[in-house]
Amino acid sequence: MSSTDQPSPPPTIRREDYRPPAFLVEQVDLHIALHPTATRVRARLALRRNPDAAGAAAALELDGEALRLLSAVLDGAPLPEDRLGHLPGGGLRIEGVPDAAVLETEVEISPEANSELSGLYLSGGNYVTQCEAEGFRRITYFPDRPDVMARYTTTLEADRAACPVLLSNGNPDGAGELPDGRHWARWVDPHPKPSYLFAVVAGDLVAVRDSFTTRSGREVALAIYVRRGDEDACGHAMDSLKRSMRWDEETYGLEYDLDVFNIAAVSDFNMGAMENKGLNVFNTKYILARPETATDMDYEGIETVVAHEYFHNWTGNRVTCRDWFQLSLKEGLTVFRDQHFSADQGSAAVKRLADVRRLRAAQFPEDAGPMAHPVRPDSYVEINNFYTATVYQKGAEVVRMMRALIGAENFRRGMDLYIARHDNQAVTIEDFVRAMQDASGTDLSRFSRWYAQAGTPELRVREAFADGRYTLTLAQSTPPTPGQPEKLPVPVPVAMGLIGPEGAEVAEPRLLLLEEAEQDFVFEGLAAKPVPSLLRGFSAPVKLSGLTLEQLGFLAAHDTDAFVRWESSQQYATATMLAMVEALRSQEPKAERAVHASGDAAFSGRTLELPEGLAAITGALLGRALEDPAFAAEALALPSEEFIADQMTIADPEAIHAVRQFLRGALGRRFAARFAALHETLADAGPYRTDGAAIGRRALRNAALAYLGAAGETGRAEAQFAGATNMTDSLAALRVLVDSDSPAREQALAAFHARWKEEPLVLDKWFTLQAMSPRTDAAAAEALSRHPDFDLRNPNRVRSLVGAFAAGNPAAFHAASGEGYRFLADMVIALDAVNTQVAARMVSPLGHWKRQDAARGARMRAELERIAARPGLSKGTYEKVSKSLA
Ligand code: 0A1
Ligand code: ZN
Repeated sequence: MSSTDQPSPPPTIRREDYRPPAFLVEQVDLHIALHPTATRVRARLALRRNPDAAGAAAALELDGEALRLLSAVLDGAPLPEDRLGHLPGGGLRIEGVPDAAVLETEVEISPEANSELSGLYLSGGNYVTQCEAEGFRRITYFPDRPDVMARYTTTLEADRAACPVLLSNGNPDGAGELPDGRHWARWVDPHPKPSYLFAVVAGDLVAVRDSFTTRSGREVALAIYVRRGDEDACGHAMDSLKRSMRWDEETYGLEYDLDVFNIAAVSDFNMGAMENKGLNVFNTKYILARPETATDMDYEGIETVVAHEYFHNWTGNRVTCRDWFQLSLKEGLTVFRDQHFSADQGSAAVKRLADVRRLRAAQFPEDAGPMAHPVRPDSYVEINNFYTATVYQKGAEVVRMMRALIGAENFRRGMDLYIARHDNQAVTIEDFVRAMQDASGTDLSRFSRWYAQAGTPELRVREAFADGRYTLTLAQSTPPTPGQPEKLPVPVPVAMGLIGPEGAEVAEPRLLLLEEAEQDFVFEGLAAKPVPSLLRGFSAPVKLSGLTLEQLGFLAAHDTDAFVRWESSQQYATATMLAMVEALRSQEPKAERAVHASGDAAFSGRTLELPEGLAAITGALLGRALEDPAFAAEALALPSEEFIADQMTIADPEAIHAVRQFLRGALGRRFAARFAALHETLADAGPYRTDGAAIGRRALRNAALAYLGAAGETGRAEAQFAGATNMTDSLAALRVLVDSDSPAREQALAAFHARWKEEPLVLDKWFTLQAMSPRTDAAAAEALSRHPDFDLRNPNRVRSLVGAFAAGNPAAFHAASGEGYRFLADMVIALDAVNTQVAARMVSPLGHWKRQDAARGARMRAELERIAARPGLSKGTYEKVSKSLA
């Protein structure tokens, strides 16, 4: 406390302050006696002074948090209290430690009291750990930083009846009985690892088993541990795991390196999953799937996340991060790898659209908001706030661009070199770029700006055509972001082609490299002015502008590149919707506007009309829809309200909502017969399948159902809901009903709840559907937060209601009354006392107040200030709130 009695703000950690640790840990032997409220952890650390660290006499620093120290013994002698310096945050500092020493500590912790879900906690009565990023310090005293890599043995001890299963990292190394109904099991992990990859899972779980033989002949025993009764829901996850293992061998020559690979699925988890060495821990959402309970999107999510965690075994575990500023070294690269894997499993084009849609929905807004940061951040207050779309998704885009620049073969050589050089090391993003540079002979120093600069680059196109000579001028600029007012040009790979007036390619497709602020690219010998098809496959994460509506319409119909066809139809719809929003705003005096969710053409006496150009594009898409149903479903979806808002300097959530609802209804009416025909044609006759083709057919069929619903035709949805035999169709139908004023709405919601009340993952969907419905206002969302099935301690449930409402129901969240903001702030405050990581994540939507009008902006700020004023706020929530207010 300072003299004014204000608590001092939590410290900022800076990348430039990195110093190697004074001591390394060669060996860790843990003995953990599990107990719900009094778990005992004995740790024996074999320490060695780090030859690479400055200061030959520096003290040993151990992190620690929420630990009760019972004893500390150095080289056999108990350490008296006066030799233990206490660090802020709960750590210990020990002076005068010899260059080689053994430290033994014993601590007591309470898993039951751990609602933070970091460290050792209980989920459904089972013990589980989460150590990334800084959870290991909540288990024992340790230099809890990723550049300390050690070999671990773990002995677990627990009541046999309560905990028949005892799992940790590495290979099993013995088990046995103990007095009083207790038993033990020992695990040895031969690979050195950072503490964030440590894991324990113990409890009454059952294993689904399989095996995998690596290409060099190692037999790996695979197991997925789940709650009894969920054994039948692991098939897709297991299949995804085996395909991932094979793919990494075939694509990168990377084999698995232990005798066992275990996965455990738990219901209470802060994130999607965790790549602990040999013992991945998953949110059940990314393991369990049955046709009746999981949607096609869930199936796809499982495949992706299982692959992602498995791929971390090499990119993250064998080669890890020196410090947390390097997080994208493992995350960007591993997302790139899982995207590539999923693309190889089915339609690469459709997978790319989905990835780009997600990037734009989550990362572009982040890059334009108060939390904007480079892929390799320069500073943080709470590292958990930097598990972001920028570090993950934009990080993956940067790796993808690097591969495009140096070529697939050089990239593979670069990966080999990276792993050969750095196996069992904790390294930096620079080390990765250097490996790619050395393997390819390409200078990547300028390219590294992509890691250092925040903000989404904006590309502008100009054209000139005369005497068969076409000049394409590309200009780039990156807007200022917090702490980075000036930006340098970045190398932008632009995959492109030229389309002639008849719709044919009239030049060899090329990869242009825009390196300067502005460059001309000249094409000779053309018979007529072509239309440029740019950023094919979304070759760079940038915003492109400068094409006319006419050109976009042309590309949507004729481009040979599926991505650009989709993109052009989306850009066309975006431009159209923005014009309609402007028209609506200029028609009406703001104060009197009352827009209702029905999306009817008339509100406040105003009318909207369906633009014929958009109708024509939709008609053309429908005409070819059955050629590629998955693609058609993506292309038929109008850009989201959030995406439209992001294109405006000052958004108008009500007008955007009105326009989008109107268009959905108007298109639904215009093409009612074709949507109805599609819905009938695509009805699945055969057995339920989850291959890309089947998923695509259901996606298109349900897109048709949604358009019909928007047009007021809910009869089909009622019938589909009543007869659905899989969750994809059931949920699609329920969504139509929930968004409608059909009398069947309440009954359907009640029936769904009654049927699935024992299935937490399905109940999450029930909350989410309502949270995202335009018919749910803040008061209704608040009422749902008082539902007996709502639970602030379960992150999935919090995300399913609070996260879905704030991020997926813009009209209600931004209600002019400010009630949406108040609801979110209330939830953040309540959550911060339970789970600070989840609380801090929920703050983001309030940060985008600069995009809202003055009245809304003031209300958003007021809520941020209300949160900031709470005594005892966590440092994570403090960081998000204070940066959002800046
Ligand atoms: N490394 C994991 C993500 C993860 C990060 C933090 C966690 O707890 C706070 C949990 C998981 C991944 O990329 O999958
Ligand atoms: Zn990851």
